[in-house]
Amino acid sequence: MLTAEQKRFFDLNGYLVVEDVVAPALLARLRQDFDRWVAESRDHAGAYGETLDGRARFDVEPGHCPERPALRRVSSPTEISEAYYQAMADSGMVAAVADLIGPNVKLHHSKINSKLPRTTTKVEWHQDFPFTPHSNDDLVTALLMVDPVSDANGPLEVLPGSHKAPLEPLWHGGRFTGAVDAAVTARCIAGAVRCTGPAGAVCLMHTRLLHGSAPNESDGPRTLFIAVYAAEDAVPLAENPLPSRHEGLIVRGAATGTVRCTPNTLRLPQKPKGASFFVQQNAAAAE
Ligand SMILES: O=C(O)CCC(=O)C(=O)O
Repeated sequence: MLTAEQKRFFDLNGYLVVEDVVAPALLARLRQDFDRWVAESRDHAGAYGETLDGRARFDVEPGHCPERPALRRVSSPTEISEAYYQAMADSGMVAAVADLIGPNVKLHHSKINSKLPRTTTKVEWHQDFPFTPHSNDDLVTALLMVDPVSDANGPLEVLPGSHKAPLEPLWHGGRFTGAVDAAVTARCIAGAVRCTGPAGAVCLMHTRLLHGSAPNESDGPRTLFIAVYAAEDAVPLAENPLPSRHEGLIVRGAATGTVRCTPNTLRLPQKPKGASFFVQQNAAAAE
C-alpha cells in the first residue's frame, strides 16, 4: 500500500500521513457511533462504563455537562462497535502498518481521543514506548482522523526524527508523570510539526517518536481513533494500560511464537488508576 518514498519518509522522520485509508461509508459509521456516545455522555457527570479491568470506558474532561459535553476518551471502542472493529482489523490503516512492521502484525490496544469544540484537553509531550515497552520497538501508533484535522483543532504534533534518539524518562521526582521534562518539552515545541489532514487520513507514528497536542480552539470536533500495533514478535514487558479482549489479535500474517529482542533500558511505567492517561498527566501538570 505504501510507496518506497513513503516508507523512506517514515524511516527518516518517524511519522507519515496517508490519506484515504478508510472508505467514506466506514468513516460515516465511525462518526455515527461516536456521535451517539457523545449524546449518551450528556447523562453522566463523570467517567462511566466499564472495560476489561474494571476501569471506566468513557472519560470526560472537567467541566463536562449536558449543555457542553466534553467526552475526551473512549477506551477499546473495538469491543462495542463493529465499525471501529473493522477499522482496526480490516482497513487500509492495517495495510499501511503492515508495510512498516509486517509481515506479522498484532493489536496492542485501541482508543478514541476526542477534543470536542473549544474543550481544554491537551496531551503533554511523550513517547509511547515507555508506556508500552516491548522486547523490540517495532510498534506503530496509527491515528485515524475521523474528523478533518486542522492547525486549529488540536492536531497531533510531532518532533521529526526523534524516534532515532534515546528514550526520554517519564518518571520525575520518583513519580510516573507520563510526560517528558520541561527542557525536552521546550525542544519539542521549537521543532514541532503538525499532522493535519482530511477525514479518512491516518497518521502513522513510530512508538519512539516524541509527540503531544494542544487544546481544540475551533468550533469543529477533533476525533482520532488510535490503534497501537506491534510486530508479532514484539512481546509486551508491562501490563497493557488499556486491556481488551482484542489484545494480541493478529491483524496481518500469522502467529509464529517467536520473540525478537533489541536492547533498550527504561523504567517500567505505572498503569493509570483513573479512566485514562489524561488523569495521570493532568495530576502531574497541576503540581
Ligand atoms: O490525541 C492526541 O492528540 C495525541 C495522542 C497520543 O499522544 C497518543 O496516542 O499517544
